[in-house]
Amino acid sequence: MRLVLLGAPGSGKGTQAARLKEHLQVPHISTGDLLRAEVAAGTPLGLQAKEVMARGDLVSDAILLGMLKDRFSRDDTKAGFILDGYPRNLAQAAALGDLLDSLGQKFDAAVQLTVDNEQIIERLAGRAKAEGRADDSPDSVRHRLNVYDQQTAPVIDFYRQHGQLTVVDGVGSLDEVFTRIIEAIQPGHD
Ligand code: B4P
Repeated sequence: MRLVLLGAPGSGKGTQAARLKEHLQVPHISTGDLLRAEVAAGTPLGLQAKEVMARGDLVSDAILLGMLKDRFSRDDTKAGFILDGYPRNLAQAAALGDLLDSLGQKFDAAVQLTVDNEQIIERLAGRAKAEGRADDSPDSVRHRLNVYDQQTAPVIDFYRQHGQLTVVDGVGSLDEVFTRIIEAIQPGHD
């Protein structure tokens, strides 16, 4: 299974991807996690990304594509993947298409998790308290939602127009949302 998970910040992409990874037995590739690992390791790339992420802006397409190519060069992605956090703009959607073409792959589904902004703000405020992520501050969350509307929503429209989009209601318990995703991508399976 090759899955692309889409949705606003706080829509549950990372949360559900961790469960889907166990269920589908394919690697979870989170561009947010890859970037946070660079920041934590203090690499030059991490130093560049740190401020951009804290503000809630998108890190440069060139950095993201380099990281993604590197990750996809590993053998474990041949059998499938759950891509979480990429693509976040139309240029990234085109780059992902080119990358998969070059590997002779296509994704099976692009799943969008939908959650209203009020609930997103509540969830990320909860995570700010629990984990203290710099980009979960109220200012950064507001900005991330604007960036999402301006840059990522067109990606969703693009996949919808190409008949590649599956929309899943992301509101409910973690189990409920998980069951909806499985039903959407593997109808008839538990
Ligand atoms: P990400 O790491 O992708 O962060 P995110 O959008 O907040 O989603 P995440 O997956 O972590 O949260 P989730 O919804 O699971 O990106 C962080 C930053 O990295 C970006 O702002 C950007 O700067 C940079 N970046 C990443 N990818 C990039 C790209 N392609 N291009 C450029 N820059 C990029 O969970 C949120 C909270 O909700 C959690 O606390 C969770 O417990 C809770 N939750 C989840 N499901 C719930 C449910 N059903 N009910 C109640 N709470 C729930």
